[in-house]
Amino acid sequence: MNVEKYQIDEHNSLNERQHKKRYDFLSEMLQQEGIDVEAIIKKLMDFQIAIPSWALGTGGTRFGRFSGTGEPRSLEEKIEDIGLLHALNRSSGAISLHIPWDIPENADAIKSLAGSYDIVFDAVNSNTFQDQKNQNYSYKFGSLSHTQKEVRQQAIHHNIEVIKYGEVLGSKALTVWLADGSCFPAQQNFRKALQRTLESLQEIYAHLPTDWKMFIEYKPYEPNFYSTVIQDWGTSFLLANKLGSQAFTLVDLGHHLPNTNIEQIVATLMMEGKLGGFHFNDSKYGDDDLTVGSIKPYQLFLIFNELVEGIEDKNTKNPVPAWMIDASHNVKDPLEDLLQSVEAIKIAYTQALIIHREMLWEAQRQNDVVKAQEIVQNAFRTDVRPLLAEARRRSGAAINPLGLFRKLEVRKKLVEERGELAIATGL
Ligand code: AFD
Ligand code: MN
Ligand code: MN
Repeated sequence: MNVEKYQIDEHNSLNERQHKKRYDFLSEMLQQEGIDVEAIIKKLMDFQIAIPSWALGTGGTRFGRFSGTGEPRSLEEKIEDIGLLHALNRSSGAISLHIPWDIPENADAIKSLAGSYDIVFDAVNSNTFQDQKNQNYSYKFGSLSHTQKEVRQQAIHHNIEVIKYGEVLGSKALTVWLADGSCFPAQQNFRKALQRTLESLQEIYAHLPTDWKMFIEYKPYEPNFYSTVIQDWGTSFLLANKLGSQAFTLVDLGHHLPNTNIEQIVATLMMEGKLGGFHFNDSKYGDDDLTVGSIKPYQLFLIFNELVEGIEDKNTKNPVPAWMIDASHNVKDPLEDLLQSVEAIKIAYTQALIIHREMLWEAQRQNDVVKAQEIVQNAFRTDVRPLLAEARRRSGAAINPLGLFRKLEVRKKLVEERGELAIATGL
């Protein structure tokens, strides 16, 4: 199904009056504080967050999967789902593919289908954390770090193949996340495993098209519980530095030990121009992959504070990072969940944009701790949602995407089309 323009127009005209009141109130207040509201609206209209192809079905615990209904059964239907999100919020104009879960059999057709929804292809993800049917060697004891050369070669070859799939679709980045590691002390020689990983990555890097980036994602534990070869940002950064200027670190919010200061990691990587991409999600304990902003919205905002600071500082050489969501779980409708995640990301971004930078720098220079905190928290406590709604209205999206999703009974229609038992490919 599609969300039609007339349905959005109808919804917007119903909500217009109330929206305008809220928007006028907020924009007047912000303008009085010297904030360029128009510039923020423009930034919001341009801001696009990639949706992972693996998040359109339910799933997310090791113990079981309670499938939703009317899930997309093919890559085509996944693109159709993202088309729905993008029509509703005009901020989800990209898809991040996981290979081999979502191999584009007919790349031209897939590309033009995505194009018809105004969707582009973001980073492609390789998968050497699971064995596939007809695979010669097992990844049970690792992939790019494996002790056996044949296994490493197979994993390297897979990554090169993923680049090829991405090239046809117009992707410009490869994300590598390795489950490689060990479950017991002495199982693995740390130094040698890291060395082998570097050498494998170098082979993949040699096949990277010149206008591509390689993102190296780190994670401290799970599925291995004693050690992970690329355990933290430092290891990822080390590898990215050794590989070269096209390699970057990817930060997944759930891939840190409890209480890690992620915003400081972001700042450090940006100082070095090595922050390549982001996987947004939220968590209470580990890699919980919950809806963005559902548990720690203040942390998300502080991260965006560093991101905006880094992007706006002309001395920082960091390219604008690739924004991607990496979340999925069992208890919500995946499309509603993604609408919530996109909204949370944009709220945090906007709150960071309304921070009075000059004033903050001045307070920091003066070591006025209280004032610095006031400035930042004042932004965090501002309800910026009318700015998001205005950006959506101007881009032809819905003032209230989730409200319209429910009113149009989108999931019910998808079930009618695809059936109750339609289950998405992926995890
Ligand atoms: C992992 C990583 C990662 C990977 C995904 C697969 O976060 O980005 O591609 O899960 O579902 O935990
Ligand atoms: Mn991730
Ligand atoms: Mn993860």
